[in-house]
Amino acid sequence: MNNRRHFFKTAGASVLGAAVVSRVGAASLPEAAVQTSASMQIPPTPPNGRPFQPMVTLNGWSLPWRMKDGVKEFHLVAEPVLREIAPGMNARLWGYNGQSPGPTIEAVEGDRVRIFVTNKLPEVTTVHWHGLLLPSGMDGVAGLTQPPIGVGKTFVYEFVLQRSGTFMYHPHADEMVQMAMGMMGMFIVHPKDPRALRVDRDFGFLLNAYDIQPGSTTPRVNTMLDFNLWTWNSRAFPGTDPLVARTGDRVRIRVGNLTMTNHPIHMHGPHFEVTGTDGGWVRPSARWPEVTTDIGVGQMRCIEFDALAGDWAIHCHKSHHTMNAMGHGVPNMIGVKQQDLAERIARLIPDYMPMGEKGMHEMAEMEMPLPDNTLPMMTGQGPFGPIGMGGMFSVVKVRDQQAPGDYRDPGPYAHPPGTLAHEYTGPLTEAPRARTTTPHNGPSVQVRKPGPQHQHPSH
Ligand SMILES: [Cu+2]
Repeated sequence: MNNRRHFFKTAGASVLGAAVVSRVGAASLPEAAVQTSASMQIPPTPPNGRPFQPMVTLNGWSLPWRMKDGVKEFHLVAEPVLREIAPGMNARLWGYNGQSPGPTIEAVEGDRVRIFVTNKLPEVTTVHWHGLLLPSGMDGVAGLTQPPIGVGKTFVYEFVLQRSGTFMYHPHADEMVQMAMGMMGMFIVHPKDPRALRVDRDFGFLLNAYDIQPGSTTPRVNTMLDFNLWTWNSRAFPGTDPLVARTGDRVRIRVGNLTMTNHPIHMHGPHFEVTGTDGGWVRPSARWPEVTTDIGVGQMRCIEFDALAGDWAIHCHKSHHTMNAMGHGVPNMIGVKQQDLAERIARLIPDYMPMGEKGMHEMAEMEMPLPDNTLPMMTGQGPFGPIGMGGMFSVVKVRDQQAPGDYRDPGPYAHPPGTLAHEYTGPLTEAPRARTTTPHNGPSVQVRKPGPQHQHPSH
């Protein structure tokens, strides 16, 4: 009897014990911080671990960690999120910890990191640590190096950071869908010596793209090239933050490309050097000056420059990538008198949008009715009028008086006297103009119709 009672007592205790253990188990996961804002969050000075100078993620944030027995522990939660692409437009994406892209993970060369990944997506996922040197079994390729992380499951990745540099993370499970839905983030490994490769301001963002039809909120995931939203960290101008610096600051911008095409990133103003690639830092003797650097698919480039005062545009040089949602079936109507034609066509085809008679600039000045949750094709106001840009565009704003560590938008640049383009008001003479109509006795053009001899031989 005593034994029996004792048995029940023990059983009860063991049940209780199990409950306690499981609660302890839950508490042993690091807290998964969630971000609700799409604006730039300046990371704090590292509260523990090896010291480093944090990177500032454009329209993003860095993931807090905890130290446990000398290991830096992070908790990523893969989940559906609502991301503001720019004021007036939200997208239903997949991301991590409340945002897309996910938070930037920052650590130091030599750190051992343990990253818990909880899957709250409706399908399996993994995380691949793009560019990091790690054991094969931590590489995150579903099927090849690990079973996929099931719905509702948590996996643990653990490795030592061997080299400093700029890396990325993204799924390697159903990646066409998951990356088209916005699943990606940056992974920064800082040098062990915080004085090495020191800059005054360190910015970073990922190039990404979405196909979200006007009036809808969820990306089409089968699109390969014809995206209509070209974004930096899932933000389109004027939703992109300015990159703010003080005159003379050494500035680094790290850019990773997880779209399906290359992006020549062009910065006005100071010349820069490419100081880092996917494989690490470029030796000073191997750097060369640039004003545009092409970033291939899956690649990363760090650029550095000495800041000069002014408002300097920074953008992708593919001109369609500085436009927001637009139909590519827009006919070229330059020089065509349209008068009330557009209005009459619009009665038949409600969303008919002709290209302007004089180009598209006039469209930037028009208030056009748009479907809900749709950005104008080009938008954003500058001190001199509309900025005919959207998409992959921002402004490097450099000011003499910007305080160190202050990233707030200083407003438009006050151009020193004599340094601003202005209208010429002196005497006018008639300037010669190039002839644009076909002359009667002009050069004749021979048109050769394709005949059988021009056809490709059939095989
Ligand atoms: Cu581009």
